[in-house]
Amino acid sequence: MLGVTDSGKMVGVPHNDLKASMVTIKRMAQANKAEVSMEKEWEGPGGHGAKVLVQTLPDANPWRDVRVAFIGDAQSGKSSLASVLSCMELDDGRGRARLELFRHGHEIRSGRTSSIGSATLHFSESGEFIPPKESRQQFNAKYKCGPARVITLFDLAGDPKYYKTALTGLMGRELDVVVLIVSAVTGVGVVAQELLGVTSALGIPIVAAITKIDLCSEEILQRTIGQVTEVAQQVGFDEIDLVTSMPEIRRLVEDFHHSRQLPLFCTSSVNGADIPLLRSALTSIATAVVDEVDSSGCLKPLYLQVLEVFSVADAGPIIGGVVRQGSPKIDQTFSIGPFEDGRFEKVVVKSTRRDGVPCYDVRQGQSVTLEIAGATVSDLRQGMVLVEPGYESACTNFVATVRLVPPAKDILPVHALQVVVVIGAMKQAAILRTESPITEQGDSTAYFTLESRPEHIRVEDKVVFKIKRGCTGFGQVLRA
Ligand SMILES: Nc1nc2c(ncn2[C@@H]2O[C@H](COP(=O)(O)OP(=O)(O)OP(=O)(O)O)[C@@H](O)[C@H]2O)c(=O)[nH]1
Ligand SMILES: [Mg+2]
Repeated sequence: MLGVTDSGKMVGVPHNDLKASMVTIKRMAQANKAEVSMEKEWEGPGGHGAKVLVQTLPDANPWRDVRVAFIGDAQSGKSSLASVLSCMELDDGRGRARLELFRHGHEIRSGRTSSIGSATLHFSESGEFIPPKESRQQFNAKYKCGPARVITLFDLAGDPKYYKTALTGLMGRELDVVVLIVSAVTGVGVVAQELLGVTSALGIPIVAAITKIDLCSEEILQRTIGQVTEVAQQVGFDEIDLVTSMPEIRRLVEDFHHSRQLPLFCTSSVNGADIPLLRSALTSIATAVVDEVDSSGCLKPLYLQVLEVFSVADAGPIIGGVVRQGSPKIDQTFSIGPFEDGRFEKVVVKSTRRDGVPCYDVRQGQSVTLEIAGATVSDLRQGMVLVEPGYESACTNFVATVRLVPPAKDILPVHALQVVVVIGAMKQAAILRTESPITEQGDSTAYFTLESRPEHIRVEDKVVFKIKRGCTGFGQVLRA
């Protein structure tokens, strides 16, 4: 309590003294890895007083997060499966389970994902699964610095109308695994094929799951397995590897990164068939890819691309993203941008959270939210970056090597194509110029001009561009 006498009288002190005391408390807290928040401010005969909460913050735990995305055609069962895997409750076949993942009213009304939904699976340091229904309070008390391992399942849209949003979901999240979801009844459509082509071009490991097997005969299931085999071959797999029992998972995980076979599960979100098997496989794959954070990466200058921006009462803007490099700490100053005119603004980190739990610092590879001061929520947007001062850059023109991803076919050379370009979480219209045909082989050079505003683009950034329906290209930045 500030402004209270030794005998407990709430007298208050002049406003400037209160401010100076707060500065001292913050400095002491910072030196002791603690967070300070003003709980209550009041006025007394002698001026102002305050109740201040000082909390010790846990160190960031050393594990990096694992991120898995679900791709597939519209209504193939992605949201339902992501929900059933994380919430442990089965679907009713009429869209009950997916409600857990929807973020907008119109998604609930239409039953279609239009944004990027997410669900999380939590594990303790020893790999123990933490039940989803445990209350936040019990959870925080038990696991003081939050769960040690977090697997986030991103549920992407399958409707062609939201294809570009699905692309940003694939691009901006440093994914460890992508799961191709196929409805046993309707098989593989164009969106699934295109997103699979992009995933493969991005070099992200792939797993496939046929779902809704409760709705089809053995004959139809075999036909769908045949279709999955064909599209798997289109992106370079030799064949599929049907996984049907727990002992097979160990072998699957050992071979995962070198295997030329696409692991395939046959599941149902309604009768629960092979749901524990798929959950176990994702957990085992995740545990295998979850290394300790590379500490040399934490020492590098901060690079975080903003995936979401929001505000909460009595706090500055909150930005969410994956720490690509570095380790932001409370009270450090960084630059955020670019704004419409290419400018960056200096901002100060006020608090750092990982999976909603406050931490003293957060590290490379972790999904985080940061409260910042020095910018307004309405000026911030997805695709901006938070970087160390001195590393600000913005451009509207860049050069990249480009190729088409399957199932698109070679296209003729054209002088100027209107495309939508996606780099990480940034997405905007651009003009693409090329002198030679864009093919699947990937040796064309393309010159991109962004149409709306400058962006922070780095050499070697991966680029995905949509040319028209059924035709998507992939590239890598050569010059920016
Ligand atoms: N019978 C049965 N129905 C299922 C199963 N999985 C999902 N469904 C139903 O299929 C419908 C579509 O499921 P969603 O999970 O919304 O499909 P989606 O792939 O997320 O669709 P988009 O968001 O449009 O891409 C819903 O009515 C679900 O209840 C399943 O395994 N069996
Ligand atoms: Mg959905």
